[in-house]
Amino acid sequence: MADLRIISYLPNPRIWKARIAGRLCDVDIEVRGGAPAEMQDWLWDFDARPLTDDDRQADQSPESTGRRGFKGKLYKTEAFLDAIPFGTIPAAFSPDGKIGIFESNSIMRAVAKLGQERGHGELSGRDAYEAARIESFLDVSLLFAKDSQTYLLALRDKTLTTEIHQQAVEAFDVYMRGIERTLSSGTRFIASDQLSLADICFVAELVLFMCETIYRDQLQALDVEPIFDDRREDIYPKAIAHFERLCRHEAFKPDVEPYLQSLRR
Ligand SMILES: N[C@@H](CCC(=O)N[C@@H](CS)C(=O)NCC(=O)O)C(=O)O
Repeated sequence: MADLRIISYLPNPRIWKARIAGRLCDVDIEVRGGAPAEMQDWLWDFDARPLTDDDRQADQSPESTGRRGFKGKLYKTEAFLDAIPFGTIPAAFSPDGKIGIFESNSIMRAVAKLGQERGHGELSGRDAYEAARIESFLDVSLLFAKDSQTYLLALRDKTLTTEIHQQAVEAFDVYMRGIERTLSSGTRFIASDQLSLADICFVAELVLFMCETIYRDQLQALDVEPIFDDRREDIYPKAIAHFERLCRHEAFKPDVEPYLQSLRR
C-alpha cells in the first residue's frame, strides 16, 4: 500500500511537487486519475475511478458542480467533500482514506514530513528558521500560482483580456525577481544552500506557466507576447539557469522532461 494516494487529472505539474519530493525522500505515492476532460466522468472519492452506472445514479453532493477549471456536473461524493472541503484536485489521502490533504503545496509538505519521520532528507528545512524561510517561498509561490491559474484558464476558455494578461505579466515578474534576487545572494538553492520544497515548487509552477505556449494563436489574436519566452533569460539569468539545472536533476527529470517535450511539439 502506498504512503499517500493522490487524485488528479493527468498530466498535472502540480502533482509533480509530491512526486519529486517522494523520489527524494523515498515516499511511495499512488496517483489515480485520467485526462482533464475525463475527470467529468470519474467518481471524485478516495476510491476514485471511472464512473459506473450505479455511481451515476447515486445521489452526489449538490456542491459537486465545477467552479474552477471544471464546468458543469462533477461526481464528488459527500465523503470526498468531508475530506477535501474546497472540492479541488489534486487531492491526497492517507492510506486508510480518513485524512484528506488539499492544495498541491500541502500535499508536497505531507510527503516531505513522511520522509522526515523516516530519517530521509531535509526538504522542509534543518531548523525552525530555515523551515519558516522555505514556507515563505511557498506562500509567495501560491500567490503567483493564483494569477497564473487565472491566466491559463482564460487562455483555455478563450476569454483572455489584456487586463488578465497584464496581471500575469506582473505576477510573473514579481515572482521571478524575488527568485533572481535570492539566487544572487550566493546560495545554491532558493531558500538555502540545499535543495528544498521551495525549489520543487518553483519548477512545477514555472512548467505549468509554460503551458501558455499551447495557446500562441490566442496571444497573437490579442497582439500580446508569451510571457515566459527566450528574452526572460536576459532579465532573470540566475533564476532561469537554476530552473534549467533542476529540470535535469534525477528526481525531477522523469516528470519534467516528457512534459516539456510534449509542449515543444
Ligand atoms: N491551488 C490549488 C489549485 C487546485 C485547483 O484549483 N483545482 C481545480 C482544477 S484546476 C479544481 O479541482 N476544480 C474543481 C472544481 O471546479 O470544482 C493547488 O495547487 O492544488
